[in-house]
Amino acid sequence: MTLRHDWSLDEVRALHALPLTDLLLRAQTVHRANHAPDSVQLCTLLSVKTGGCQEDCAYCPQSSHYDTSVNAERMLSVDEVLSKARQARATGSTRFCMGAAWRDVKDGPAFDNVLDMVKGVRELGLEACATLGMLTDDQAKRLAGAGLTAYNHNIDTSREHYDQIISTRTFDDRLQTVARVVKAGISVCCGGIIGMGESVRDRCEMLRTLANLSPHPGSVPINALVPVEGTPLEEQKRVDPLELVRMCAVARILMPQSMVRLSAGRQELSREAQVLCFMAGANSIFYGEKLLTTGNPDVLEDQRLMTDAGLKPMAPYASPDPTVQATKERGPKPKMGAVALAARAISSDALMTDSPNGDLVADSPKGEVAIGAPVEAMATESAEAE
Ligand code: SAM
Ligand code: DTB
Ligand code: SF4
Repeated sequence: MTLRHDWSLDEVRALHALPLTDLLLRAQTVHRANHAPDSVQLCTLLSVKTGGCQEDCAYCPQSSHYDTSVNAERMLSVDEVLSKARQARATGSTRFCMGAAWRDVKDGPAFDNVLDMVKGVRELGLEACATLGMLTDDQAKRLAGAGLTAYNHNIDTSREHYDQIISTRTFDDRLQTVARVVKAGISVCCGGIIGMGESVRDRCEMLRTLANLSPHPGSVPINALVPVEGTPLEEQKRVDPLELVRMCAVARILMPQSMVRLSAGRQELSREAQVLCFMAGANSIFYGEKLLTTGNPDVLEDQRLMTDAGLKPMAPYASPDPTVQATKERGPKPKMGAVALAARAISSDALMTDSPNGDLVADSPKGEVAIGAPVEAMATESAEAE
């Protein structure tokens, strides 16, 4: 299949305007030609440096420009982060994404710590992702050297709507960091948010910008605004779930091989709406009770959804993005035992059943441990020289 990077706005708008059933059929057809239709990548987020950010992104509870319940906190230690990464792996997550509320990265001890976090996450056999704000070429190179799989840097909305949402940086600043990430050989994770007062034209224009990047971003997060008290967007109405379904479908058609990530806003979505998003081509979610500062469905709820919908957690490095594949080959190798632990945690033919104490347990023909196994059961880490 040829990947296109020359979509016009009219073409994107025409797709977006299709009757939903037609749009879903087209998106499913593209999805099945490029991905295992029953696999979903599970990614866990952790805010390693929360709050106090200099930027004024109107949606963000971590901006120091707004009075929200999120306060500036100290940076987490490498050990604290790796302990969370181990827990994420034990519940079946295969990508661990570390976020910092920074405008841009400053060289020094905090960045050095992030590099150690990235190395440690890779040594656990997980894909490592970071989102730290704007980067220089040298910082992107150092992150690649530490083994970073992907870097998240969203364009958030259309170029035209951008200055209504953020005044402290430009749309082109954002694209420049994305280009630096590509140059460093790190997979790009780039998407946006709907529900910020933008028009359908803005949404289509945002998707057009993403689809005309070359290469396409390896992953495309589609967020629904979580309106947070104290931010300028606190009064925004929640988006209609079907609008999210449309966004996932159009993203899937425009960027056939990218992972489309159903991101913020999932807590407000019914199971049925989420399944429609998966039918539309979304094949990745954030997994774990918290996004960065706001809530996300709890793990048991997500495990039930996956089981009831017959969906399987995806193995690490299963994405068709060649850059993701390449990062498997470079950077720190998983410590002994780490890959086996990750593989056991995502054992795909394991069935989840309710145990008498309410925990989900594995009932697997191969006797493997499945997602949802208690952390303790997974923690046979003696093989790992950690
Ligand atoms: N400071 C870095 C940056 O801006 O790239 C990293 C963290 S930032 C919180 C990552 C992304 O989270 C933003 O680009 C935005 O798309 C998303 N986000 C933040 N607050 C959100 C909210 N209230 N609702 C939905 N998405 C949000
Ligand atoms: C993305 O596009 N969404 C995630 C991740 N990339 C970093 C973040 C969502 C944050 C939602 C608001 C919060 O929890 O603070
Ligand atoms: Fe800062 Fe990122 Fe939040 Fe913007 S989205 S205020 S850059 S943490």
